[in-house]
Amino acid sequence: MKAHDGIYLDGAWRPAAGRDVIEVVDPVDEQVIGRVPAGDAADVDAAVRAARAALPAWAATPPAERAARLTALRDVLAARKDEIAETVTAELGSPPAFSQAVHASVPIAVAGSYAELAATHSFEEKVGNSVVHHEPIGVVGAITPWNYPLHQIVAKVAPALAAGCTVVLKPAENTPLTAQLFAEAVHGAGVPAGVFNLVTGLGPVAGQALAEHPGVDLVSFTGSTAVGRRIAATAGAAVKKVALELGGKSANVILPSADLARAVNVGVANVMSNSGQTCSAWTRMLVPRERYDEAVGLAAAAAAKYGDRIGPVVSARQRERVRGYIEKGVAEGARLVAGGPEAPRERGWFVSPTVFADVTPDMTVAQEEIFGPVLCVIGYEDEEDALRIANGTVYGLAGAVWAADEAEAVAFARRMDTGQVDINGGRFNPLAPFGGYKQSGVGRELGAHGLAEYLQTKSLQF
Ligand code: TXE
Repeated sequence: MKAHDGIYLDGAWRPAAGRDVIEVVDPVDEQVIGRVPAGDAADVDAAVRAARAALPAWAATPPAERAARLTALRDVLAARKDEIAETVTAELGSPPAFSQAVHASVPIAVAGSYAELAATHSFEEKVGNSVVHHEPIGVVGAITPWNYPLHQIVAKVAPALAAGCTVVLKPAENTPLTAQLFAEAVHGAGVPAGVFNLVTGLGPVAGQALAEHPGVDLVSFTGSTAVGRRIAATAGAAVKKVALELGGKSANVILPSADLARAVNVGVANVMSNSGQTCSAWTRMLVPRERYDEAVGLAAAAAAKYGDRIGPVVSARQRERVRGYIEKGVAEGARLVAGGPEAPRERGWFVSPTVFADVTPDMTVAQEEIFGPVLCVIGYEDEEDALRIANGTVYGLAGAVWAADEAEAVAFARRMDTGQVDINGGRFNPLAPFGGYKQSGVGRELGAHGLAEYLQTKSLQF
């Protein structure tokens, strides 16, 4: 795979100060496919300086011109769609069709949505005798994970650029090649030097340096709750804004009136998608007690059909983490009805599509984010019980409700402590705000709400 041996700084690829190198490994065959620099604190400092120097001119650039650059970015990404899909498949291990349909297509749609929003958003509004200006917050430090490598980047960088902010991106160490391709696209779109900078590197080194840098006005982070908490504490001490998109343990609530087979099948597909490495995945399936056995049978059959069709998880470490959770589920008394902890292949970081029955809401597998292809089926007595279980974790990122009548599902969704709910399956909407209640995060991504994260307001009184 093509890899740059430098960092993208102030409009060009330049040698990194950090001497270490990150090896990028294909999760399917465990072969090294590329090497990128492990940037250090000096690289982060240089990138933040470049972003700060570029800020006044970019912030003063008319929104229509910023929109034109974002349209160009969308077009470059669209023209390189196949390459994006191939790169994500190479470093994440996702099946090629999924990489095309999701990993490449979704970020192109999101970049397009911000091209439009940059052109149409009201950056000034009249409120009584005042005019309120919505101004860029400044230099953004974006720290992204590997699970949707390009989407996570575009969901932060596109609204930041639309708002008039400048950016330093520290992508996940597992998937830096997609980030390099993105930097090429930004360059190709004619975004001025310094407005976007890329420092590949390790989380505790480059990531931490970026989160702690006094020249960064907003840290936007997506990843584990542990790191998010730390970033929030650092930012809090510096009275700095953060946007955090953390874990989830979403409930898929199948109400008694729902079409059970459809709800179970779509629910299993949702969890197995991307090998379970989706923060919003509906990892807890809540079914009425009187139809529990039927639901478990359907879920086991659906999971078995996935067999070899899902990709591996991203790394050996991630596979061990997921297998550890599966073993813990068994130890705590949950019943395996599909999959299990054994590696299904000799090579590659694969985990079998796994379904647990007889899960109680307090078990570890029902409380903690597993981030692998593991579904827990939980029975409930009545709607109040279902609601208590659905709301009974520290997370609140997403969820789903199924019912014969949409209004019934909506009434239940209104009582869920979560940031997004799919009604009878739902469909991805790049304009709908996405983000967490409770410990799933702070702030929203996507659409106008995502843009607002990167703006601060000033009132002029007349
Ligand atoms: O996350 P990390 P990991 C969850 C999921 C997964 C677990 C661990 O449950 O099993 O987190 O994944 C950077 N200062 N999610 O270990 O470490 C790191 O380099 C600053 C949920 O991969 O949080 C990477 O760029 N940055 C999730 C990013 O943080 C640091 C997506 C995420 O890595 C840092 C991914 C530090 N001290 C994992 N340490 C979601 N919400 O979608 C690491 N990083």
